Amino acid sequence: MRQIIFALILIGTMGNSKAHLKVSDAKIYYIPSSSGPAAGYMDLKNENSFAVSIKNITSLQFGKVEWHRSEIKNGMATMSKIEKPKFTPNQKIRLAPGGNHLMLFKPKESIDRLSNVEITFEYDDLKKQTISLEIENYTNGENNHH
Ligand SMILES: [Cu+2]
Repeated sequence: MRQIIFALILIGTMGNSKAHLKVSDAKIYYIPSSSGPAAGYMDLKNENSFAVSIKNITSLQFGKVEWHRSEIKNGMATMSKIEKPKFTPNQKIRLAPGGNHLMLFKPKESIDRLSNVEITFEYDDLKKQTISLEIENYTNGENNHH
């Protein structure tokens, strides 16, 4: 039985290494001791030969996570929620201030003492991928233009 469980864990891990999206430079900006939203940034690449779309994003540390896109429309900065971000084969999307970003609402506890936050992407085919974001706090508001 133990071997079977071990084998299942191995398969699970292998499944993970063939994760749908390749992630790099994942980080979160937040204001210490704030209960306001934090912003998440990263580079994502779909290295598959098939399209991938994210159905749902969750985090154990936040009540709600959304994918947003900031744009300037008629001279006004606007932000809209993207319901199902989609990646065509080999497409790269960079989440960075001023463009696509994740918005993490309602921190469930103070994240001041943590060094990482984990979020989980759930894809259209129900596969999941957990991503660790390194926490970078900002106090001067310099990076506030997500
Ligand atoms: Cu936003």
